[in-house]
Amino acid sequence: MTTRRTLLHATAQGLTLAATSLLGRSAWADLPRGAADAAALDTLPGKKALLRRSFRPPNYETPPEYFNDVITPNERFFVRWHLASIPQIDARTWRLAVGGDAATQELQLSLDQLKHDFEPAELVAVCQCSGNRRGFSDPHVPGVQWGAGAMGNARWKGVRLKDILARAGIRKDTVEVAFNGADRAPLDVTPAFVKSIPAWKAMDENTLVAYEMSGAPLPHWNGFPARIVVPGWTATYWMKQVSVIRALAQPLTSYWMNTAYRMPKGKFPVVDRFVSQESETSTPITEILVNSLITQPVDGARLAPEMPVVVAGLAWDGGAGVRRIEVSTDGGRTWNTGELGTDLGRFSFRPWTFSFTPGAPRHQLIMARASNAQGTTQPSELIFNPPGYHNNVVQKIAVEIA
Ligand SMILES: Nc1nc2c(c(=O)[nH]1)N[C@H]1C(S)=C(S)[C@@H](COP(=O)(O)O)O[C@H]1N2
Ligand SMILES: [Mo]
Repeated sequence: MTTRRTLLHATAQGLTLAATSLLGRSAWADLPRGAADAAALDTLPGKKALLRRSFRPPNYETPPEYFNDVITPNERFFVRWHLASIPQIDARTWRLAVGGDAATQELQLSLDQLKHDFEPAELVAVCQCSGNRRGFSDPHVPGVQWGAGAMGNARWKGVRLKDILARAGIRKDTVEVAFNGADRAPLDVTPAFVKSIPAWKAMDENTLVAYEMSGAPLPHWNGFPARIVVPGWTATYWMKQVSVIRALAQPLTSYWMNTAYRMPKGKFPVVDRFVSQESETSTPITEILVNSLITQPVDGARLAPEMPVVVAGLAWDGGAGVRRIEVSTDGGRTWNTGELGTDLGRFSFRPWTFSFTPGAPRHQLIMARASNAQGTTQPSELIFNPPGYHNNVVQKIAVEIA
């Protein structure tokens, strides 16, 4: 005999199966996507609505429609903090302390000095959380269940970190440059968020202390009055509300370097190395992997048969430069080269388009894959790792031709 309970169960399963086959089976329509999709729109003071992943500390992601712009609007730029005590900074009294055991001078810089005593520098760069798309990981992994919006692209203006370090008399034996911000853990159980980068990356002319974001002061939640910008590298190094910069003759010891934000060596096709923090088996995360996002059409869209469609999206990488975008409209059997749009610099999102005309009514999968100047291409299978970093697996958009 069939009980009411098993009937309900069977019906629910039947519905799930029906819904799945209706849209075709997108890789992102699997169970873990439920976690990534379960977010409410919410507005932090001074921002417009974002997808809330957690409230304390604040972790909010950019809703997908804002990636139709190559520059992500400041008020929609994602927000990620590890610690829950985030002070309001008074720009008049804020000071940036620069020193360290590998510097010959101690500096206390005001915001005015940063703006007027140094040559300004400007560039467009993607700020992407190491855990962007973690919520799509299959199998599921713990951590903030980000969808595809823990990233943004902005025009950063500030001072080259190397110019500030030169004024502090940085010595040749500097191994790393470390940063601290003004945020604190409410209880002392969470280690202070302190990060470092190798001396060579700190001295790179593209690494900035930025006080402007796309023509405006940094929003409070994105690090007002100044943050570190490490173009090409994942955002964990982009210290917000930066208050201390130290040149170190020894590798930094910090939970956030020695334990978190690490991955097995050789697992990912990264080129940049962070030798002073490498162990025999693991390395800190470094540059962003080549990746792309389809912004048009959206998953589940209905397209008219025999009517031309423009597939559009973004591609980016760790600064080698995007060289190619390929699009498949048949679930990955055949690939065609799309067209790359405006180049705002090698650290920026690169827009792309691809035009095609759908045939007869059916369900169809649209996929995109980017390649960069190093010859690296997005993988067709997720490179699984327990912290859920570097998710750049080829995305699948299910559309219905009807
Ligand atoms: N002071 C401070 N800076 C920080 C963090 C933080 O927790 N505290 N998180 C880092 C991480 S992991 C990310 S992904 C980016 C997020 O930058 P956003 O909030 O401007 O998007 O900030 C980085 N800088
Ligand atoms: Mo992050």
